[in-house]
Amino acid sequence: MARVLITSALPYINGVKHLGNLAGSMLPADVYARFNRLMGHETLFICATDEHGTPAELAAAEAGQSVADYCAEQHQIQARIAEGFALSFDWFGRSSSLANRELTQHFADRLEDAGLIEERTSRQVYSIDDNRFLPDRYVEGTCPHCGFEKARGDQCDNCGRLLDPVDLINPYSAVSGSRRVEIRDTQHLYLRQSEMQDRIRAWVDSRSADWPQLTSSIAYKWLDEGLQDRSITRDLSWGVPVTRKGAPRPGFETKVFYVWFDAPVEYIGATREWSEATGGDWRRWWRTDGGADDVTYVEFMGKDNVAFHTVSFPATILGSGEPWKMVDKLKAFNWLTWYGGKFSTSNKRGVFMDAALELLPADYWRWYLTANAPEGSDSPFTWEAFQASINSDLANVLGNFVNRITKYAESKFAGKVPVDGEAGEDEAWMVRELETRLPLLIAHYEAMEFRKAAAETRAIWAAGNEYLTRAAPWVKYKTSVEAAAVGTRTGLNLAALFGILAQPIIPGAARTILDALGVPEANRSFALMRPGQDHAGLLDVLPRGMSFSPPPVLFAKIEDAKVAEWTARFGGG
Ligand code: B3M
Ligand code: ZN
Repeated sequence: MARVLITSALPYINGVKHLGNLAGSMLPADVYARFNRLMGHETLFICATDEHGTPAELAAAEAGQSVADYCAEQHQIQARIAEGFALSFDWFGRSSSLANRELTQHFADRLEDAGLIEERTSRQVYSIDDNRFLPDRYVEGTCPHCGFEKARGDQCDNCGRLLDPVDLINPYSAVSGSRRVEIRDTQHLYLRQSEMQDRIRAWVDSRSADWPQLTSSIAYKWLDEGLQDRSITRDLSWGVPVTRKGAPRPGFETKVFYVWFDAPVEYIGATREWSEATGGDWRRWWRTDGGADDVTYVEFMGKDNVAFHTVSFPATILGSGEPWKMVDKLKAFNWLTWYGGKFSTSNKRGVFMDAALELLPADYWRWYLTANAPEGSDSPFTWEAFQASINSDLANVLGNFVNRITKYAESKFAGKVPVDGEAGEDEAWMVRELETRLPLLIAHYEAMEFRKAAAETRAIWAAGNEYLTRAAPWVKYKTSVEAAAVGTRTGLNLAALFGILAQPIIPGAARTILDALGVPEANRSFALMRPGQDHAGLLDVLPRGMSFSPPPVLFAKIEDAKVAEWTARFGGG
């Protein structure tokens, strides 16, 4: 039995996330976690809200709340929505936790002991009217690269470049709008990444063979450009206080660690929160001197987060000189777009996670976003493609199959798994289909190729439909009840198998099918799908003669009128 640690990029706290955030980290991480559990691997799936930094403070100010209250409330909201989407986190933590504070301060101490942190004087934008420094998003102005007039201090939303706030042209305060700003000197801690260049490159070289192209190309781009030392503190009050060996650090009383310094540490922090709450042992997952040697650690994230996970966080870990578990596989995603453009709250473009659940149950979204995962390139969400995929894949190919065969068995075989007759030609054809397709499906999941995994799942459902067309129990019934019994029994077993295979992507419908067919929990694993297993046995798993009741209709078709209504409400077209 393997041990797999899975983390999803931590959703930022400043409001409900849109479908793109779901599709590019939390959902595929969940599908992969569910798959690993079904394979019988010991799996720990960790996520948390990322709660520090200027966007949290700005959002709290806009909501008229203290940052602490705002974060506590938004964490609850995101946790509830995550549950609604059936995201099976073993722990959904908070980067503002005590565990993360202690770990972050610990890493900073270790890095400083190793000579990798240095106090430097830096130039910062200071607002005279606000009476404070303006880090990152607290200052806006014109992008020096593309001329966009509302560039944020840390990044330009128009050209995507990372910025230093002091480089903005015509800067103004995002707090008050005041243009009375000036550049002043202040002290900050710098992590000497330039010193660590060779160690990080050596580590990337040792891992990148296991990374998809998107991941390694980003890592090498940063390494090839040469790593810059980066400031890891900010002039803010909400965040991890800057300490030195447990005591406040002189001159840093009004500063905290930069959000990107503490956020990845929260993967470990959240695991510690999990151990404290459940009695688990976080060291078994994170310390190679504590049993984590045999753990495979897999990270999921959008492409904009890759540099932080292939360079910055590894710099923190490697620089500590301690035996921490480091990432083995890193699955990165392109963007899910809204009709080729950006999701935008202010322009009412795109669906956010809370609204999505009001329209339809989680499975509909989970299916579409997995089958159309932005893996190889950006991929658009459109209502038309969503409707087509749901109506065909879920309502027709899966839903109708299950509905038709269970209803037929109910009416012709008294709601029992037929007992008589033995497998023949048609069943042998179906077994051959499974023999080719099941190993492919497993391989796609293992390779974290989620589009292919969904496509193969669908192909197996489609083969089941083809089988029923060949076996045609409703035709055979007129001449041989026994022949019809074989087709019906096989069809019911296929429905159960389809339910098992559907579990990683559409866990809700999968459960409905498996419960209706009385498949015990113990028989729902992927153990039988492994290469070399007896695939013929899969078609005769349900106890013959067992009574069952057909499940309710699994998926409703999406009507054109709905598409028109949703397009008007959320944009599109
Ligand atoms: N919170 C993602 C974002 O908001 C960021 C991920 C942190 S992962 C440690 O873009
Ligand atoms: Zn720009």
